[in-house]
Amino acid sequence: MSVLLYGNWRSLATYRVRVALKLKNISFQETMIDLPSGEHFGEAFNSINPQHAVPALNHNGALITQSSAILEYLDEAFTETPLLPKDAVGRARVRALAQVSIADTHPLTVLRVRKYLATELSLDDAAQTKWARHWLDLSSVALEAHLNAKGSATGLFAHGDTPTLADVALASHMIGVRFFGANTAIAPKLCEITERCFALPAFSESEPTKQPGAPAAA
Ligand SMILES: N[C@@H](CCC(=O)N[C@@H](CS)C(=O)NCC(=O)O)C(=O)O
Repeated sequence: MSVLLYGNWRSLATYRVRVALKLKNISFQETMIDLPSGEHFGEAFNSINPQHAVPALNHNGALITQSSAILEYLDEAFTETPLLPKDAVGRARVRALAQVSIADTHPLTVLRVRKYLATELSLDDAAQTKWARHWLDLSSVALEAHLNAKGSATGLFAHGDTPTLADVALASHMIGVRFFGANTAIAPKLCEITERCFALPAFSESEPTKQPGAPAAA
């Protein structure tokens, strides 16, 4: 059995997949794709993901892209340590929480969007940061409301007392929040739950700054 992950140290989408692989105890090898130099637009990576984005997963020759699809695939193909609840309503809630970050927020802050803001719309670093913070804050507020909703299934983690795909996504959201210096004070429950995540080896070992290629800490 071989599981190959194509990722990048800084990529939040790759982070999500790395965490799920570790939570599920799946051994894997990661190849780092150098995004700043544009390696993802090269011929070799084009045959892996013609969308020119990481992550991509190769499981025994099957290529899967998009972190959401990869996470769902891993949960189906490797049934130990399920990351989705047993009940349909619970699964819908976990997926909905995850999509706030994966579908609605993270895409607004990826490299190609920031490049477009800089080159086509002439937004400087400060304006780009303002952009990222705005969207991150909006999602933090929404997530906080979901997590605190009366009668919700929020427990020690986003859904119940063990990590699910929602926590994987929330942790990646929080790393983005910290990276761009967005507001953490508006989401105390989100902070509490993600701190609990970061205390687990699967989440902490996967952190961008701990990956090969990351700049050494000052
Ligand atoms: N929705 C995709 C996002 C993939 C994505 O945009 N990945 C970023 C890194 S987090 C990337 O490869 N960026 C390269 C670029 O924007 O040029 C997913 O969740 O997998």
